[in-house]
Amino acid sequence: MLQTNKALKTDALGAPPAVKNRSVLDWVAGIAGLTKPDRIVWADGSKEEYDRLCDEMVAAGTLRRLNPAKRPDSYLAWSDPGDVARVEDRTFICSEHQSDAGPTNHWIAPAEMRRTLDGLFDGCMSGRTMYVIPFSMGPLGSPIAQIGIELSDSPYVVTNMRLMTRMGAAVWDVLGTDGEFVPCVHSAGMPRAAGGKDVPWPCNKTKYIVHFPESREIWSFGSGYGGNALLGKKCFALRIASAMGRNAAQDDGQGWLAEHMLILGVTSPEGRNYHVAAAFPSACGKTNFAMLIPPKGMEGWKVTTIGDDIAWIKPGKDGRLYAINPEAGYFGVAPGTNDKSNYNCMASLRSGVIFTNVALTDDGDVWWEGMSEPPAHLMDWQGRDWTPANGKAGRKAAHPNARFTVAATQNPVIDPQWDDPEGVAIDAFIFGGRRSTTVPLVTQARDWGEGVYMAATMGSETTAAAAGKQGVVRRDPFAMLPFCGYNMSDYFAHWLNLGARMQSAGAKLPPIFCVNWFRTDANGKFVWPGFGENMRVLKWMLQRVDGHGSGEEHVFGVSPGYGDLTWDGMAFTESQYTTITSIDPAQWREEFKLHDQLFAKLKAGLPQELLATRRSLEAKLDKQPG
Ligand code: SAT
Ligand code: MN
Repeated sequence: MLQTNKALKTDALGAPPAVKNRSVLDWVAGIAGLTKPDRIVWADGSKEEYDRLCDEMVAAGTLRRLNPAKRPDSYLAWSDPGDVARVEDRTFICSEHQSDAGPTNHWIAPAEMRRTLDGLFDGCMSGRTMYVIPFSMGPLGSPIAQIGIELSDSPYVVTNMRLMTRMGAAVWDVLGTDGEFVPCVHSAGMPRAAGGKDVPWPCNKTKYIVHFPESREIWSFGSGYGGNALLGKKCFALRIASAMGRNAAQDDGQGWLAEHMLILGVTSPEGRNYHVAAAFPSACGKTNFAMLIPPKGMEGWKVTTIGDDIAWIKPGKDGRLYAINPEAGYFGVAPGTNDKSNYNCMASLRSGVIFTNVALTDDGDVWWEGMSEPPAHLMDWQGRDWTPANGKAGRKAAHPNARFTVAATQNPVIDPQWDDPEGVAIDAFIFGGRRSTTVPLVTQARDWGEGVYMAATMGSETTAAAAGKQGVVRRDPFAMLPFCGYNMSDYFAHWLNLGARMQSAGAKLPPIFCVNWFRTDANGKFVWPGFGENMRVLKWMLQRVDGHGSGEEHVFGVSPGYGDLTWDGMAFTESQYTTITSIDPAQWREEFKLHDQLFAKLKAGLPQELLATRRSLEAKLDKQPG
């Protein structure tokens, strides 16, 4: 047993010879000294290692092997019922100055947080194995990629990280003797007494998800679930990376962007290839859009996936913006997914999947609400018997945030360039929220500044609104509210500065579009069918990219008239179209008041340019009748 409070001697770590980086060895020794694991295992990322860990977790009751005839090479995990989602209120950005975290983040002074973490992590891995998990966010060696190393006492994390990132021994070669990495420390926070019985899902009631943006460290305690534990995802690829991209601007005047965006490829019937990056808050169909199947009447168009959740975007030498998907897998919400809503997603899940908190069928397969007609009997996500009668009484078989983890390579419409170290050149940005009123189907901003304004003021209605009441609009700038690792006003300024700088160097920036698939009619029903039909809107945007799509200018930008969209294969009347595209000046006056509330909250450091855009849009509105 390793029993010392001091850093271990690095030659006692059992590091493979490929690990030649002194700071890695010193850091691993220091964390092992603090957390006192029984043993250290250096993950190599091989399939043998993955299979062995899965076998161990099956034996421990953490995983259940699914019926290989139905769902080959797949497993089901049921978490502790108290550990089922990201914990935003336990997520902290610990910059030296509170103003650098800004009013939208929880902040605790770094010194104070370090004292808390020292106490929590002292001995927290005793009785367990500490895994050293090297990973690359982005293709190994890509100029846009970054390396992280996660130390975790959870084998579930090791196996999920293998599906979600480029994880394993090859990272040591890229890191070399003095490469930089983001250190990520994770513990479920449940030391195991010697010889004592373990629980299937270790976790702790006390949870901390902590980021130090200045020293680029991540510390996570108490949860084994999703973004709390797979630290490459929201913690690194968004919170730490957004701060890295902004800080890089201090060095090169420009910096880069880490965004909560899917990236898709579109090929036209003529064979022209486009790339689009799109940001939506949760519950707006992001995965569906990333795997869209063009509808009847638009045969010949093809959509391919580069990423479903996160984009890292850097200006290239040619004045274009290049994007990579830093991830290598999908950690998606299962409920609601079916062959009709997302055929390609279902096809991605046929084998090689780790499911978490879905239901188990009697023949050893998985089920969730919205997949199909419910079977006559299931085990629900808490391991209890479940029948459709329980469902009718409101008890869900799968947890609403139940997930699948699967390698991106399983996606039948993966883009051939998804792994290209250079990334893909972005032709357009899309921002969308869920709004039953006010915001039209699609609008193109007249310029970068107006686009940034649209994205900054983006909002989404909460879906759990009380019956009969319209959802409350939560502002979610750039869909980054829980993911921006620094002050949101500084983030807006970074977007504006990056655009201005590229433009003054002669670049033509991608146009910015704002979409809303969710307008409702007088009876509260969605008017736009969404899903594959969104291809019609996408086609119009790409025509605009090429400079030949016609549209109508209005107060907020340019939108297609009814005749500007392709309606082949779809029955949609002009009056239906008007329902989802009309602009009601009275509603917009109310909307501006909500923008003002956001700006008041973000007052410190808010770019004046946004306020000027706000005034100019309102002046245009005032000239409108009504
Ligand atoms: O749990 S994650 O943060 O990985 C996913 C999500 O909340 O969108
Ligand atoms: Mn997301």
